[in-house]
Amino acid sequence: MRRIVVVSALVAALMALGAGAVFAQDGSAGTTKEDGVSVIKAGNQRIQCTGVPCIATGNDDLVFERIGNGKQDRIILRGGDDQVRANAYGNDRDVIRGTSGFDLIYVDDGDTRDRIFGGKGRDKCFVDARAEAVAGCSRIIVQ
Ligand SMILES: [Ca+2]
Ligand SMILES: [Ca+2]
Ligand SMILES: [Ca+2]
Repeated sequence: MRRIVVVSALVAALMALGAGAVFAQDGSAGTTKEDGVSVIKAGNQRIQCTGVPCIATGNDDLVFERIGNGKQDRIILRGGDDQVRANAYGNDRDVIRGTSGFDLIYVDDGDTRDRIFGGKGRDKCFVDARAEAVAGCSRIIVQ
């Protein structure tokens, strides 16, 4: 009789663990679903870069360079009208590659080491020096 009680307690514990696992799965599935929704949602998808390269989506992205000074970012755009903010942190060499679309690219972070390759499309580039706008900028604004 006592053994049965122990076994049922074990079963209850296992079920509790199982329920926890299911709950965790639900959590990750929810995240994926949210991601799917935000990918479908057009316009102003916010991307905080955490790695190199940092690749945007084909939507209208708002892309931020990695957090911290001295981090060389490589940001690759994939179409859409994007905005790249690589001007929050300096002492770095951020390389931005655009494609089609009307992009706003900011590398006016106080250093003159960044490089913009705007690609096709009409890009507006905010730089510390004209040398930072290597190609593809239809308008260059030296800050
Ligand atoms: Ca950077
Ligand atoms: Ca920067
Ligand atoms: Ca710069």
